[in-house]
Amino acid sequence: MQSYLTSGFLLLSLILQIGTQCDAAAFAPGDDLVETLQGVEMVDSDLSTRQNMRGTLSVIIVRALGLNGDGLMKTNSVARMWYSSFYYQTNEIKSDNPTWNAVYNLGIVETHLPLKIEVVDKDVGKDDLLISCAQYLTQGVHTFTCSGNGQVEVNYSLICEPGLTGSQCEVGK
Ligand SMILES: [Ca+2]
Ligand SMILES: [Ca+2]
Repeated sequence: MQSYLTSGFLLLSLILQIGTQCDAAAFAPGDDLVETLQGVEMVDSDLSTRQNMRGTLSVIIVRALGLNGDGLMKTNSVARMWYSSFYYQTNEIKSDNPTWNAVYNLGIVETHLPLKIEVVDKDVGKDDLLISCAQYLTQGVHTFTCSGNGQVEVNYSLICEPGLTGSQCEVGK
């Protein structure tokens, strides 16, 4: 909330600054300012819609298949996920076909953000990035697969907050 207020304030400051920089002689009285202020109101209503898009999110990083991070040696497999300010990493499994079944309960989140997934092979020095993808969420229980060097299977559950529905919990009942 604080950041929205701050960015709204900065935007308004910017508009006022631009306004004062306009050549007074060429400035049609009132017109531009009214249009600009209507623009600010539209931005504000977009933000409040997003704040209402909320649900409870759980993510399971299930497994990966066919990884090849170390040639003939087995991959030191680790999966990572990011959502909003959340970040989690699985334990390391020495396998080209690791099963993690790592469950992450994020609690109530805003629903309009992408879930980012990566699978890496841990190495001494620089790790090998094997798979990287991002997926937008929809209400319900879903499984998706990301491909790269091998495949990773991810399962998630998104339950809209009471009174919200729609694919991203964007509609009031
Ligand atoms: Ca490697
Ligand atoms: Ca390795």
